Amino acid sequence: MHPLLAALDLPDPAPGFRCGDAAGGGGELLDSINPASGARLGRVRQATRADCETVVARTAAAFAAWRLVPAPQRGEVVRQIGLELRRLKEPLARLVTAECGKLLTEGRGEVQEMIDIADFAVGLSRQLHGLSLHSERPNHRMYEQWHPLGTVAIITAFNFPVAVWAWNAMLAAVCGDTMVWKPSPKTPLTAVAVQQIASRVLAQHGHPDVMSLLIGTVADVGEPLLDDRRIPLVSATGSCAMGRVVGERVARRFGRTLLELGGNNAIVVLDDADLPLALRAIAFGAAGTAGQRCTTTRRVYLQRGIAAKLTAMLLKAYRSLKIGDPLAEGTLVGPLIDRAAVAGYEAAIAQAQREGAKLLCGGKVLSGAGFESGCFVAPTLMSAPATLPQLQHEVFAPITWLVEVADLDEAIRCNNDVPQGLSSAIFTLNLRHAERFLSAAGSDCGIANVNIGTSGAEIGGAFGGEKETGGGREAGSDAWKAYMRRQTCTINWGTALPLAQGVQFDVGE
Ligand code: UN1
Repeated sequence: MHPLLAALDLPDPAPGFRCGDAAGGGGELLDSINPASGARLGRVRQATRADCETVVARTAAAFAAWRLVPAPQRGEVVRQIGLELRRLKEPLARLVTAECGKLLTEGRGEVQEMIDIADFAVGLSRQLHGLSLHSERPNHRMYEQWHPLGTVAIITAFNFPVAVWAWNAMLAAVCGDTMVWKPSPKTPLTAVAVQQIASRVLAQHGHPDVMSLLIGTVADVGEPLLDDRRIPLVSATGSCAMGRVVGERVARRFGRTLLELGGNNAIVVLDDADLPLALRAIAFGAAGTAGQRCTTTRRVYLQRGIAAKLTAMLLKAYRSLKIGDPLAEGTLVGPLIDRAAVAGYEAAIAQAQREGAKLLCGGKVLSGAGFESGCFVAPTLMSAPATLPQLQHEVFAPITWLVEVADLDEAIRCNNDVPQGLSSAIFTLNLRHAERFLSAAGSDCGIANVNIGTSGAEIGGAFGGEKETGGGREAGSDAWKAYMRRQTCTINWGTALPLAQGVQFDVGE
């Protein structure tokens, strides 16, 4: 066992943890590669199509009992999972960092995000409330209640290999659903570790099959999950292209989807902004996590009066960004996930230059000592006209377009002029400007911030975006409703049977 997994001190396999994971799949071996070093961290045995069927059947069967466990008791199981995550936070954070390349502070943040959503779900387990409504008919009562939905498929991406699973899993669990998780094939060990932690707790409480893991290919695991009528909800995080396939395919069988897809997020900086604040937000939003968040700042709209000054400040800050080992103290930019991502970075810069963008800094793949994996790139700033076609695309790399605009109206138009609609932010000290950005005629995104950047949202708010971002909402607020089915109930406690809308239908007795 790899020392990073050994540090978690998990039984191998944990009780209740079977099949489709490192311990028992019948498919091909999958390597887990550390993007910072290029070294193999470990291998997992993937699930076959037959494994997928076994796991889905078992997870779907577990729903029959789990849906009847009182929600606060389900919350207690989630609370115990949260306690285990607290206990194992540090080794888990190190594994996250080793496998997906984010900084250790962000690896810790990722585990913290799981703990936070577990806490949130525990509270929610006593609040899955419906509405009481007034009936138009005498002696009638109407109300809405929320029931567990069934088995949920959770498809996650490499960049938040466990937090996004937790957003879904902790809510789905208190809502009374069972779930099958298909993680990114780029981060299988983290998924195995987290599944083992959850499985152990679930087994101790007599519900081992509430959460299952399936690591496997699109053909053996992904597509069967999309087509499976035992799965009423598919929650998927990833690219817009992936989400389009998921959305269309699940809709064909009238299944529901919860989509959290690409972002192409902008920060607007007006002439009246606090520039040092804006600088820090742009640097973290654009270069942080090596540009691999769905909330990464990709476009910056600078009002003319401050454009030259803020550009100079950004260039200076970018020179001081330490790129390197994400485990090392002081590093601010780690590697991209793999060489394919590096090729995407190079292609996007070349294409933008052909279209008329100007390289201001970065634009290089790093080589030499410490960069042998070939996955390190320099965070890049490019100046571009608002009409540059490349601005329409999300490239999962630290490339940021700086665009000059005349005023707030133009900035809002530009902010909204992309297919995606996840996150957005404005830097201004003018209340009127801020409120216009947040108004119905302002930003069209699911997230709109003032004087903070586009990334790093808290779990308490609903998270997601509009347009090609997919429209789904996860995590806080009332996102839990996606994991339940609504039932409208009307109760007649009188002796007559009045019909709604005054309709008469009298039959002889
Ligand atoms: C993602 O990149 O898929 O707001 C999620 C943020 C994080 C979540 C990002 N809390 O940046």
